[in-house]
Amino acid sequence: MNRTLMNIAAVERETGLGKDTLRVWERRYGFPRPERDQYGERAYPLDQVEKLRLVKRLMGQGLRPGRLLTASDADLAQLGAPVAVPEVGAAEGGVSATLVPLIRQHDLPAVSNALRQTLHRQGLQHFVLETVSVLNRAVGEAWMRGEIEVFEEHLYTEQMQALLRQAIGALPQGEGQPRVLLTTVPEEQHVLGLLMIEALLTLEGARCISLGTQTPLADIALAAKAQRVDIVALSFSAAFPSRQVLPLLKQLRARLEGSCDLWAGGAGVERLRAPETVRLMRHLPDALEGLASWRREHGH
Ligand code: B12
Repeated sequence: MNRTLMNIAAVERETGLGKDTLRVWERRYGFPRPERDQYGERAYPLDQVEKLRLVKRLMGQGLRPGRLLTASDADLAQLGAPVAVPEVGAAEGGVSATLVPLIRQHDLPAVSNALRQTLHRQGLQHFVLETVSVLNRAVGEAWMRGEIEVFEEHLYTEQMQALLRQAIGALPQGEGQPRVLLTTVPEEQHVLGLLMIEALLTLEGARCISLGTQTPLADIALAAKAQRVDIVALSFSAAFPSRQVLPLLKQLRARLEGSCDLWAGGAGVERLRAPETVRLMRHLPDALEGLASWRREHGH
């Protein structure tokens, strides 16, 4: 029986796993087990390609390839089974119940209108504190369930980013103290945490300077000096390798002036213990507390 086989280039395209990765796994874990075609080239049966796609998706959820590739098919199917995640906000019938379907329909004007209407109905602070987090989770879990693709996550982020930027831009510029530099370290692409913090702090009259995402440590220190900032605030998502966070913060701390505070927040700092010289903040309101204590300490 002539079985459909895929060559390694096609498998790379299909799964998003690099050729080198496929060869290393074959050697290290004994999977995949490609056959050879008449030229001696690797040829992958479709059932193995399906398994590789599943492994790739589960790696995206933070599972390690070693564990996945040595798991039995039954265990892997169990891991890959759609997670019964309750529809976030569905009970409330809130915007999140409608958002994901709109994103999947790629109805961007409707997505933008739904977000804009909710923002104006709730006001910026409430929208950021109560709604954006819920929407982020709804989009993240729809991705995890395989209901939306990575590009659709980008679509959502671009809509939310444009909306928050516009709302922040419309805010009255406050007294300008403290001056807060916002960014992420290289390899951390998630920008929404920064925008949520910028909105909250600007509403309270702080002067925020955002460098966007992925700024090398040396440049963060240079920018902090050039902009005479009082605080550097970083965001780490759950996707960022947590074992890298504290060493990076330590390096940055050493490069910053003693008078400049260093804050780090996001799900990526959740399980970390704060070194004395860095303030770790898991939740958005922590930034407002941080602001109040900074002002107390600096007589503002
Ligand atoms: C949009 C999005 C993306 C977009 C980002 C686009 C952009 N330019 O921002 C794209 C598509 C690029 C993306 C990529 C990836 N993503 Co993503 N992403 C998301 C999503 C849906 C939304 C928002 C987000 O940015 N959250 C991150 C921040 C805002 O949320 P948070 O860390 O919980 O922080 C909260 C508070 O701590 C506070 N906060 C945040 N920062 C700070 C800082 C301070 C100082 C303070 C006080 C507070 C604070 O604000 C938030 C309020 O809720 C989340 C889902 C979710 N639940 O958040 C997934 C999510 C974070 N991504 C995830 C993953 C796995 C990835 C990828 C590895 C997927 C892949 N294999 O490609 C890559 C990694 C890219 C990288 N190197 O950074 C996972 C992480 C899970 C895990 N344990 O690893 C999540 C949780 C989705 C999921 N449910 O699985 N992603």
